[in-house]
Amino acid sequence: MTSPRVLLTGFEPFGGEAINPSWEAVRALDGWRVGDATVHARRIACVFGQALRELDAAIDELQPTLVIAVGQAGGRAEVTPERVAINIDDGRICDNAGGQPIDEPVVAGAPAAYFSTLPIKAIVRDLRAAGVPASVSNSAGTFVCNHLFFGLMHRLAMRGPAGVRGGFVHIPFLPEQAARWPGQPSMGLAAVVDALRVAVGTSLAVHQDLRETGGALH
Ligand code: PCA
Repeated sequence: MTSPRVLLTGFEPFGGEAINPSWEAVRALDGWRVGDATVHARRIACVFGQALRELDAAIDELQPTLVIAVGQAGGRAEVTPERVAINIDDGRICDNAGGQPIDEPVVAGAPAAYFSTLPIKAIVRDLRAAGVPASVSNSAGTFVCNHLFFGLMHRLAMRGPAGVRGGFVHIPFLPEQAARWPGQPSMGLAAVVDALRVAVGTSLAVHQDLRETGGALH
């Protein structure tokens, strides 16, 4: 039997940035063995539509048992597992191909939303215990990250295989990015890579999430 595969995706740079911390972090984990599983990293275009085709191809190729998509959330100070993907594309900026859909469904006729099937509360608990600032996020936005997250969850719900879990984690700017945006928070690459190790390990180990608040008042 071949060892189970974990797919980690990161994005190419967008919005005028020279790097995307999500790709820098996931590529550092390509080939990492955790228990009997092996991590495979793939870079995804920051382009509506194309991102989903690339994700589909990676899932077809690797047949992973766990998929964690990662993206940059400039301005956030913490590692934030996302709770919910919504079926809407609403680009505040253009994607890397100049596309800017406004109020279009990610997948026409699909449900309004999907919840992450990662143990997001347990991931936040384990990240905090490891010394990494983390919180549940209740919105992945309406740009390409939410688009990819929704497409991932729709595909897993529709085509399985049953038992494959997936979700999305947003991460802050790297310090070298934040240095161009005075006042913006950041997190060093080593901490982000450690955080993704925790996210993968906890996702593989925990199948029933904690009942612990990760809510927000607004
Ligand atoms: N962050 C963007 C898209 C790609 C990325 O890394 C987002 O949050 O939608």
